[in-house]
Amino acid sequence: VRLGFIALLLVACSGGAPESARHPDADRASPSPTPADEKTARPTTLSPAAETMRKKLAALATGAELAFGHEDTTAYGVGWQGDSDRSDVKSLCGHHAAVHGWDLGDLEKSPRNLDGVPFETIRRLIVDAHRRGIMNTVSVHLDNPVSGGDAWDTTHAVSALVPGGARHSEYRALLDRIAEFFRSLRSDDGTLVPILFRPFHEHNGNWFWWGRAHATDAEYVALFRFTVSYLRGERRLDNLLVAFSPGAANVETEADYFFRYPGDDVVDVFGLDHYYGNDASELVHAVELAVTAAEHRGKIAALTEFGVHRGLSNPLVDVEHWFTRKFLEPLLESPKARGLSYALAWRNANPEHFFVPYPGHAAAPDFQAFCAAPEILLEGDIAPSPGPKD
Ligand code: BMA
Repeated sequence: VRLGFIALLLVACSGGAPESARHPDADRASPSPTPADEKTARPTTLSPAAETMRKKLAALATGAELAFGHEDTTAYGVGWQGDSDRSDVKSLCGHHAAVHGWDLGDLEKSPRNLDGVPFETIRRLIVDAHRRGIMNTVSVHLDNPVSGGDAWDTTHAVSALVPGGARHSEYRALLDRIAEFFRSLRSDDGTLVPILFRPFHEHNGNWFWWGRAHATDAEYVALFRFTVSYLRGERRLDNLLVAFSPGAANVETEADYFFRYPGDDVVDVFGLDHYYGNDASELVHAVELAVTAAEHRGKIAALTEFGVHRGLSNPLVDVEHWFTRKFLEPLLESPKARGLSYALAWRNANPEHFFVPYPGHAAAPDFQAFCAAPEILLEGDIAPSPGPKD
């Protein structure tokens, strides 16, 4: 199955992707260097590397294969930090995850992100992962620019940041820092490393300052659209794919999925974030909606974050069988849900906060069985590696 997937991928990347998966902007001319406009996020031609990444994701969405992702995976795990070529996924399954997630929170004020990872390390690990054929995705738990509090400080802010808002120029300056980071991600040939950027996630919940209760529909859409058009347009970052990622707990209908949807021209990946216990039915239902919507609009569905509610230390959850019985099997039982491209588990911070087992943990054998499932793709399954894996 894995070899079959690579064959499919080669076809997709050589231009054989189904019409429905084509990027709507792929055939258009390069944008002109005029200022970004919040009303018309200008179409941007993706760089060849970003287009290849989009095709890889689109190919993953066409079969039952699911690329496995993990946040901060090579930066640290439970009981270690900063080791060379290490991840808890590799320690258990022999290979790193196929998608690596990172977060740029605190970039504007610190050399380390909000979880203590130096941005220099993130940069190095992203470039290294790309060299190995791994895909990288980046979220931002952005501090509240109005109050100076963290992402969970819900002081009213969105209306001040959008074009015309009182703090708009400060927000542009903040985006310039983010743009500078993205521009520093260079592959060996000097081109920009493609990134799946995932701004303002879980906006249909109330926990972040960009959440449901803290902005109007129009304000959130304006913030998202301005952010993408500024980075892709004015800052010329043609290496960015963009994911929209509502929380699945608030997605019961298609209309719920499209709550504050910013528009086809600024979204490539239809994501979902979801954490749950022993019952996967809510997950499967929301995934079916996202996959269906993605198919209709020529987008790619992904589980942009998932895991056991409160992590694998949750005593109320059957964690010893969770990855196989509570996650993979329910998804595979749904023909629709098989249209997911990747699923990314959250970070392994410490024994109280981790989402992938580590060696010696009671859930490790189940996770190894999960990795060994023919549908689950790790590093090396999604693209030929340049050299030996170890
Ligand atoms: C959350 C938790 C926090 C972390 C944040 C950003 O879900 O893991 O500890 O700071 O994500 O990574």
